[in-house]
Amino acid sequence: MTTQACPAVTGVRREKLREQLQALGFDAVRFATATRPAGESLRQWIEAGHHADMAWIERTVDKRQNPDLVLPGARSVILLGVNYWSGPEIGNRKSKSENLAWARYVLHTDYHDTIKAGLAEAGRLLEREHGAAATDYRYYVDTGPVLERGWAARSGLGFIGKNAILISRDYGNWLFLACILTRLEIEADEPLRPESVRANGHEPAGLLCGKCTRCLDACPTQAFPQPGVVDARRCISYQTIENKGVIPRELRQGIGTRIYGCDVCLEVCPWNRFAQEGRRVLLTVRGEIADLPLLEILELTPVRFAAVFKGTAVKRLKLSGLLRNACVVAGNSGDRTLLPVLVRLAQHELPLVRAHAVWAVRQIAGAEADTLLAAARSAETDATVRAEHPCSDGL
Ligand code: B12
Ligand code: SF4
Ligand code: SF4
Repeated sequence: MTTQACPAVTGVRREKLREQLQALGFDAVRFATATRPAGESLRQWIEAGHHADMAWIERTVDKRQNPDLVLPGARSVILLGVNYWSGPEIGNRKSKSENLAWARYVLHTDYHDTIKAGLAEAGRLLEREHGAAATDYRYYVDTGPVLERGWAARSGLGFIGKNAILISRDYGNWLFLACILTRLEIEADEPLRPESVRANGHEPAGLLCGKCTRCLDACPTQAFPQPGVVDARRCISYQTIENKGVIPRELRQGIGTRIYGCDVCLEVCPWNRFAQEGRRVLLTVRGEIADLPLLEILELTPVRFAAVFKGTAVKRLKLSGLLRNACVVAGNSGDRTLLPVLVRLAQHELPLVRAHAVWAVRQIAGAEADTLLAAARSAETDATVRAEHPCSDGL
């Protein structure tokens, strides 16, 4: 560990580091001391079952609560925010044939890849100019065992809203978060309300929300058991991205037009009046995805899926997951012109797709669905799909 000999990064040196990181494309740069925070909120969240099937969070609780288990000897956390606001039209714009909503964040080349390139550059900077050895830091964006929002709040990068999002006073709700754990000692920035941290161990969610409850009221599937806490089992983002199986029937109507992720609790937030168009140094916008008509998505072949979503996070969902989501959106659209393709998908090779296609046909066609689905039903052997059919035992 070469850092033993390194002086603490303070004063002018710290501000130079901040500027250098900003120049690499990170819009917000803050520093925190890597002491294990008080509180067991993550464990309580898991005990309540709010993590749904995300067993990978459960397996890494200890690490997530203690940076020293991730990087032994870690002294500081560098918090980095990347502004992904691209103006009101992206992600909100109507696709060519009907209304489809994509979470804004996914309308980019996969941010994990592009931000990681910036993090690698930041690491080289720490080595070249601040005396860190290659083993003195570890960086993550999203997928590491680090509570990124909590650390960002601790560093004063923003506050955690009642919508559980880290909200910035400069960029609103539209920041990707990344972090670097390091053995370098860097003078910490203050949280927004240091006295509140001292009193509670960490800042309570909704610190700068006042009486506002817009996000809690707007959630289409009532996914907030309390302010600042998301029950992933009810969250559209979880159901359309992380869940690899059947979407619970009682949530499907609430999904509405949202084909991938959900921005409702972010979009309604008044703090977005401070949102500003991103610099896009570490991001590449792929807004054309939002132009794909629903019919075209329902007709995607594996080859076309791979070509259209190359380099984006949608690829991880796989064609089967996207077809599942598209069937739910189609069912909610009431659009009868989609019936022929949905009836075809009711005989798709994968039960996951068949189940949601059957649901969609029933949503749109009502009593007529019985006739439209007769062939699919008589050929059906999968119990889950059978339960979706009219007159089945599962109804
Ligand atoms: C699992 C996960 C999800 C799950 C669960 C969401 C949730 N609210 O926990 C699902 C799939 C539902 C999801 C959805 C979304 N996600 Co998500 N998700 C994550 C992930 C991987 C882990 C979050 C986690 O640990 N949750 C468990 C809860 C209990 O922890 P928490 O939310 O951080 O809150 C606790 C701590 O912060 C702690 N705490 C408070 N103060 C302090 C202080 C300190 C020092 C510490 C250590 C802790 C601490 O108390 C809080 C309450 O218990 C993070 C990336 C990461 N590694 O952190 C991205 C992340 C939170 N997601 C992100 C995004 C963008 C989204 C979506 C907007 C995507 C979309 N458009 O569909 C939605 C928003 C849903 C919402 N309102 O939260 C961004 C959020 C950016 C931001 N500005 O806040 C992150 C940070 C990814 C990233 N790198 O940018 N997500
Ligand atoms: S992302 Fe959507 S479903 Fe999830 S908590 Fe926010 S508004 Fe509710
Ligand atoms: S919508 Fe209102 S309550 Fe929700 S996070 Fe924003 S300010 Fe807070």
